[in-house]
Amino acid sequence: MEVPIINLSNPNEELVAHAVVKASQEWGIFQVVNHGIPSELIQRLKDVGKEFFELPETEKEVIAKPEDSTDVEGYRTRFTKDRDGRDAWVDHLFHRIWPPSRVSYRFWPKNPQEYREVNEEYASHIKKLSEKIMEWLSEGLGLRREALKEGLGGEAVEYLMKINYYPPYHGPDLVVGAPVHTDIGAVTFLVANEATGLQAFKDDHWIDTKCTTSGIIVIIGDQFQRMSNGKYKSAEHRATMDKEKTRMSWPVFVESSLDHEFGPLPELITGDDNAPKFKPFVYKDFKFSKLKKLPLD
Ligand SMILES: O=C(O)CCC(=O)C(=O)O
Repeated sequence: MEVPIINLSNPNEELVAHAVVKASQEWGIFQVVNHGIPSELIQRLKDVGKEFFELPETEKEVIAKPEDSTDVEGYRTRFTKDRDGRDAWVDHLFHRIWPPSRVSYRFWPKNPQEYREVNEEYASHIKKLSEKIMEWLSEGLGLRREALKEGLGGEAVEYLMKINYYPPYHGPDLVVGAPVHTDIGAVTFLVANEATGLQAFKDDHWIDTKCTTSGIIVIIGDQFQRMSNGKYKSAEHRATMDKEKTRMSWPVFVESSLDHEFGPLPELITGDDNAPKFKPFVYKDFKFSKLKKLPLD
């Protein structure tokens, strides 16, 4: 069993759209290749992120998440325990990359200097790719191609960059740096360095995701599962730590703004067979309930 790989350069768009819809229904996670984002740009994104994480701690702390902040933006170094109580050490940085009105450059590294230019270029490419995928997913629900983007908030939809940095773990067993979870937002686009570690849970098995150097992993999140009334599946996944190599990953979370209300799209709730399977939520309340593990429906 392998996480599906979809070649977006196939000239038969109908086939590509069908593959994206099928993978989102059956897996909730897939890899796209030949997606139009230059591999050279993806490499530069990885290089500038790695350069930042290799700076001395004091330089990284300049953009630390403020102690009193209720938002996620900023650099954090975090010691955690996995589900079985084993140690895991994960450093990360969060900053929004879109829309411009929600970007706080104070949380973007100033060193290396090209960090900003590379991330801005990547943001415009990821937005384009994300909107294309949303169109196919909308049509896969039998709706207008704008339906999911509009239901998520239209031009106010936010793109949140995260960089994960998992140092090598030399212990005897598998250690989980990112414990099993589903993403809270709508959809995530992830690239990673050469160390493997991302695993998806399918049919009672953990499946390794082999992220190629220029491939992008697409992960359906809770918002799209709920907006599609369960037709698309938010994928359970986790990330393990490598024994020898430092692992890094760059997920971009696509989500609505905090005050936006979302739920099963009204166009899908027609007739007795299509009762809503999920409650509508204001996104900030949904995030809060999910993070606090409160009952949702
Ligand atoms: O590092 C990875 O591949 C997965 C990261 C992840 O799931 C997360 O940061 O939410």
